[in-house]
Amino acid sequence: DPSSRAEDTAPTRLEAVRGDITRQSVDVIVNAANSSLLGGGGVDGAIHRAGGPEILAECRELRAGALREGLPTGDAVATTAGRLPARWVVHTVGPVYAVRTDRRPLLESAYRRSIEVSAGLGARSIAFPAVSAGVYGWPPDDSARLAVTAVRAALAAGPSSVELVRFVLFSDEMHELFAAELSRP
Ligand code: AR6
Repeated sequence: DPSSRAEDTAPTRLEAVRGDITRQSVDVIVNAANSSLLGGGGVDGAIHRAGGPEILAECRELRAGALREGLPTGDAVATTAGRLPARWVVHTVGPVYAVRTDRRPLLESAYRRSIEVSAGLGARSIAFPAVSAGVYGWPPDDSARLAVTAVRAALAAGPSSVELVRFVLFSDEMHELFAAELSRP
């Protein structure tokens, strides 16, 4: 039917807001996790604190089953969102920034795989933090450019359930960088 076809091909809206990702009412919150999936600081710590023990319990189950070696850098996996307003948490692992090796493909992959996993769940809205831009040391300006480019490329791969991608940035500086990147054609 023509109306559902139009819906399938509607362009995904991209936006940047300053705020706390745990407070976002979206289908998917992306977690900047580490390969262990067993918690940490930054966004990861905030998500587990706000979401409660259910998320960690599901992460442990994944580690006992399909992800015995941990989640590889650049990949993504979904769990429940526990008490968060979101429906799912999609955990991804960005690379640690390195001066001497180009790890950009791994960071692009973290964004792409997060979108693929979210679309696989039928998610309509996704909130991303600036993956790798905290403890993992990615330079802020490159973080913004790469995130926006990678998300646009992943969405251009074909129609999906995803209608909204919201970057949620913790500082004014990061918010300005992401907003500037999104305002480029
Ligand atoms: N909402 C939105 N953004 C946040 C929040 C929040 N509640 N808290 C921090 N940020 P990081 P990474 C910003 O360090 O660099 C963990 O220990 C933060 O200011 O959370 O990928 C994991 O377990 C920064 O801009 O993630 C891993 O071991 C961005 O989110 C490791 O850190 C990402 O910072 C992953 O490091």
